[in-house]
Amino acid sequence: MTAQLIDGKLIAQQVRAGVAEAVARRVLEGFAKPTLATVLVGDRVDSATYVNAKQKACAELGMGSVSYHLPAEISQEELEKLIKSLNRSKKVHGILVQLPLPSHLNEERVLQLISIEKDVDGFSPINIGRLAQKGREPLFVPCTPFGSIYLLEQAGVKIEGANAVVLGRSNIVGMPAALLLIGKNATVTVCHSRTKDLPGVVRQADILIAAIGKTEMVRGDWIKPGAAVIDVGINSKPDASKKSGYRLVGDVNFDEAKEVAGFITPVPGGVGPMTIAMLMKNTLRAAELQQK
Ligand code: NAP
Ligand code: L37
Repeated sequence: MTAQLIDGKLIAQQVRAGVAEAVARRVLEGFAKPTLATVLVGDRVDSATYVNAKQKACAELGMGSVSYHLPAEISQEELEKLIKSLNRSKKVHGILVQLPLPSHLNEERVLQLISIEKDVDGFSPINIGRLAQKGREPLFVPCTPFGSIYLLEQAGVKIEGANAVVLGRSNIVGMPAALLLIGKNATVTVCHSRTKDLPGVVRQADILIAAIGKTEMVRGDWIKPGAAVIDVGINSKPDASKKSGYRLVGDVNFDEAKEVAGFITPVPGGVGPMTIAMLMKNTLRAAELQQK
């Protein structure tokens, strides 16, 4: 292995410790616990796992949480009613609607409804608009891209002037990651399912952020020697040696890429824990903003 491993679990733990300390200070000062409301619709096992992890993190950091688990068949109107009541609630500082929603629901209308001061996922159109504009700051940076950039910075990777390639253009990861990198003065190429010669484009990358959801698609010989590789993908791969019958792998073939890259994040233990840590940071920020 030549690459330096970026330990997302450890860095997430450090971020969480900082948040826990700030939360304890606030509580001593007499403020209410920063409180996150999570909204989960339907029975996707992965979504339920992530929402549970987010709830657990709140408890561990001394923050409050309230959880809403709604049936998959819920109507748009009912869901909107819940969001509106959470917007009004003085006890809730952050609102997180776990995506994807069942297909009969209008995701855009739901996200647009979340009060901007409580939008800890940073997915509201106003927030993304600010992220995209020069000289403006979003209220909240979307958690997964925020965590990805934080890992690069902690590892000491220079973003300014770097050629960055982002694989994927989703609202949750690829697009906001690209906007953040542009804001930090990288030269950014965004790839998607219609990109021609993906390996050739990736070979130009000093920084690679992979978020396509394709098991180990990025091969070692696509990586520029010394590049920093942030693997956002979470895919399950059959593995007979595991009790569950599978294991989690990223969008990058780790064993190959680690021999070429300068820095690399593992899956699990890379970006995943950072997503949760940054959500905790955003929830604390929401409570601070609402106090003013
Ligand atoms: P998504 O909404 O499915 O978007 C996938 C993106 O990848 C799309 O832009 C798609 O292109 C592009 N793509 C798909 N196949 C491709 C191919 N063969 N070549 C080039 N581009 C391709 O996914 P997402 O929500 O962004 O998530 C991506 C991955 O990150 C998933 O594995 C997900 O589980 C993981 N994830 C991890 C975290 C974390 O905290 N670690 C958080 C969120 C997501 P088109 O736009 O052309 O369709
Ligand atoms: N903020 N995040 C936000 N909003 C959403 O709507 N879908 C979604 C979202 N995605 C999300 O929460 N993803 C996510 C993915 C992985 C982890 C956490 C969140 C995570 O903790 N991954 C661990 C492994 C977990 C496991 O073993 O299942 C990891 O180490 O990667």
